[in-house]
This record gives sequence, C-alpha cells and structure tokens, in this order.
Amino acid sequence: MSARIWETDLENGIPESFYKYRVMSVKHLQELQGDFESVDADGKVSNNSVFRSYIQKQQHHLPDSLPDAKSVIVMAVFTPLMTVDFRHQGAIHEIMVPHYYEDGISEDHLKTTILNNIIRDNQYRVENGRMHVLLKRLAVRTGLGKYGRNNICYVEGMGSFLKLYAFFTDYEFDEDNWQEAEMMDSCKNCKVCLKQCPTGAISEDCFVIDVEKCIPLYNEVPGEIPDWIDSSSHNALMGCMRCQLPCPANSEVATQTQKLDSITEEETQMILDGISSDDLYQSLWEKLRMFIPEHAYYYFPVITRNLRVLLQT
Ligand code: B12
Ligand code: SF4
Ligand code: SF4
Repeated sequence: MSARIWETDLENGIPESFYKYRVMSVKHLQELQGDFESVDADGKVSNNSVFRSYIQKQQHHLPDSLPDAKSVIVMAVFTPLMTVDFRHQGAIHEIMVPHYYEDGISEDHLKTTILNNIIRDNQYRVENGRMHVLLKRLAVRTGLGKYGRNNICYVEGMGSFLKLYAFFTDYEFDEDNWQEAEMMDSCKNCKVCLKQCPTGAISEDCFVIDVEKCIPLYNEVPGEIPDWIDSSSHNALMGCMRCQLPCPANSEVATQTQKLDSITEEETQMILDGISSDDLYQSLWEKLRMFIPEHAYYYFPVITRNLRVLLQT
C-alpha cells in the first residue's frame, strides 16, 4: 500500500505531487460575489437554513487580519478516497470514508508550502481565506478546476477527490488567473451522476443542484435523517459518493483508494450500541481519523446513526 499522506514528512511543505494551485488578484473578489448573487437572484440557490449557515460568511471580502492583501492563492490538495473495514457478526463490511478524515495537513503546512514553493520569499504574509470565499467557484474561475454536472470541482490528475483551500497574501503575483466558469468536456454527453444520485438532487433543468435533496446536508451533522431518504441511498460513513464514484472523470483516481485501519467486532458493536468510552474514542481517532476524542460528544452519535443505517441494524 502506498504511504498515506499523514505518514509522509510535511514539515518543509506538502509534496508537489499532492497539490495544484492558481493565483488571482484580489480585484476579482467583487466579481466572485457577483457570480453568487446573480445565481441566487435567479432563485437557483436553496434557502435551507443549515445550508445558508454554511455559506453566509463567504462574502468575498478581504480578511480583517490582512486588509492590504494583493492576491488570492487557491489550492487543491489530493484527498484519496478511504475505505475502512468494520467487522460485524463474523462479516467484513467495507465502508467508504470520503474527504472527512484528517489528512495531517495543517494550516501551517499549507502556509509553509506557499512561502517556500509558491511565493518563494518568507517576508510576505499569508492568511487563511477559507472562511471568506466560496471555494469551488473560485477554483473554477481561476482555471484550477472545472465544474462537473454534479456541481463538484474537478482538477486535472485529481478528479474530484480533493480539498480546496484559499489564502490571502500581500505578495503581488505577475500572473492573474481569471476566466469564465467552465463545465468539464466529459459532462457534455454523460448523465451518469444524474442517474446515480439517489435523491434526484441533480436535474437536467438547472445546473445548480437542489441542495435540500443532497444527503451530506443531513448525514454530516447530528439529528434525524429525513424519512424521504431511502435507507438504501446511504453509501458512506459520512457524506455521499454516489455522484462521484461512477463518474468517468474519476475512474483513474478511484484506483488510488486507500485503506484506514480496521474496526474490530467489539468496537463495531460499541459504536452501534452508542457506548461511549475514552479508549474507544482514542482508537477511533487513530483508525478513522475523523474526530479527535475531544469532539466525540458531537461526532460519535453521527457515526453511530450512520453505521446503523449502513449495516441495517
Ligand atoms: C455548503 C457546502 C456543502 C453543502 C451544499 C453543497 C453545494 N453544492 O452547494 C453540502 C453539505 C450538501 C455539501 C456536500 C458536499 N461537499 Co461541500 N461544501 C460546502 C461549502 C461550504 C460551500 C459550497 C458552495 O459554494 N455552495 C453554493 C453553491 C451555490 O455553489 P456551487 O455549488 O459552486 O454552484 C455553482 C455552480 O452551480 C455555478 N453555475 C451555475 N450555473 C452554471 C452553469 C454552468 C455551465 C457552469 C459551468 C456553472 C454554473 O454557479 C453556482 C454558484 O457559484 C464548501 C466550502 C467553501 N467554503 O466553499 C464545501 C465544499 C464545496 N464541499 C466539498 C465536498 C468534498 C463536498 C462533498 C463531495 C462531500 C461528500 N463526499 O459527500 C458533497 C458534494 C455534494 C455536491 N454534489 O455538491 C469540497 C469540494 C471538493 C470538490 N472537489 O469540489 C468543499 C470545497 C470543502 C473543502 N474543504 O474542500 N457541501
Ligand atoms: S458523471 Fe458524467 S456528467 Fe456527472 S460529473 Fe462525471 S462526467 Fe460529468
Ligand atoms: S452527493 Fe449524493 S445526494 Fe448529493 S448530489 Fe451527489 S449523489 Fe446526489
């Protein structure tokens, strides 16, 4: 098995094979905000309150901590799909874990990468801009990626298996990447994601997906999963891979799926029974890497609920 990213040395920056980036001038921030507002004004963006709470801060403005920022750096970091074996009643259930696992890449690793390998000058400032921008549209407008019909961003060599980040800097790049938002060519004659989405969130009539029908909106967070989502629709320990896994643009990267460490019979039973234990939380952190023990009070019930549906118990 190839090394998992958190098992590699990241102190001097992320290996080049793991990331791609583009840079743009901050003068385009207003246009990015305009992009969102015009789609919203057309009534294509859901008013679901949970979804709105996720995007309300992303108003495309300069961060207070760096008001004289000149450029935005948008990065895509390859995040291979993981699977984990849950042992239960003598059988092994292999379950997908999409990008929610902790890949070991910290904000400091990203900043080091930017200063050492992108700006190549340590005297400049770099501030996290993740909470200020809508990352997919930024990535697509800078040409880092293209939209798939499933509204997910695809980057050459990574498919859609990636995390996006944005950083502001007071360094002014010579380049300024800015272009129209594009859809992947491979979507032109393909309807795979449209057909595979179990809830009909992707439609022919509107490019923007119906977020209210999108499974991760419900299974990433605590609470009851609505009845109208059929239990057979669930397919990952968190999130959903139905529109990505069979996508032809992911066929190559899907072969790079890696494995997390297996969950024992006893641990699986404890998760299903919702039995809290510090030892279990520690073991789950080491194996699943989805939540540190301090955050188990929030995430453990989510995992219990999702695993019960997946194992049909
Ligand atoms: C809110 C949110 C969610 C919500 C809503 C998803 C959504 N589609 O909006 C929920 C919880 C459902 C969710 C699910 C997922 N998410 Co999410 N999510 C976000 C968040 C916070 C904002 C997304 C957003 O901008 N929504 C607003 C909508 C309106 O924007 P949009 O989807 O880009 O839609 C644009 C296009 O439709 C375009 N458009 C309109 N018409 C047309 C026509 C043409 C021809 C073209 C080309 C474009 C176009 O205009 C729209 C507005 O700009 C970002 C983090 C961030 N800060 O940006 C992560 C983020 C987008 N999510 C991410 C991931 C990984 C996921 C999941 C894949 C997780 C999973 N495996 O289950 C799913 C994918 C679901 C899907 N099909 O989109 C990654 C994206 C990785 C990638 N490869 O794109 C992000 C960037 C987080 C990260 N750290 O990297 N997510
Ligand atoms: S499944 Fe087909 S239409 Fe959907 S994103 Fe992939 S290539 Fe595009
Ligand atoms: S993530 Fe799942 S529910 Fe959401 S659009 Fe894709 S297939 Fe449909």
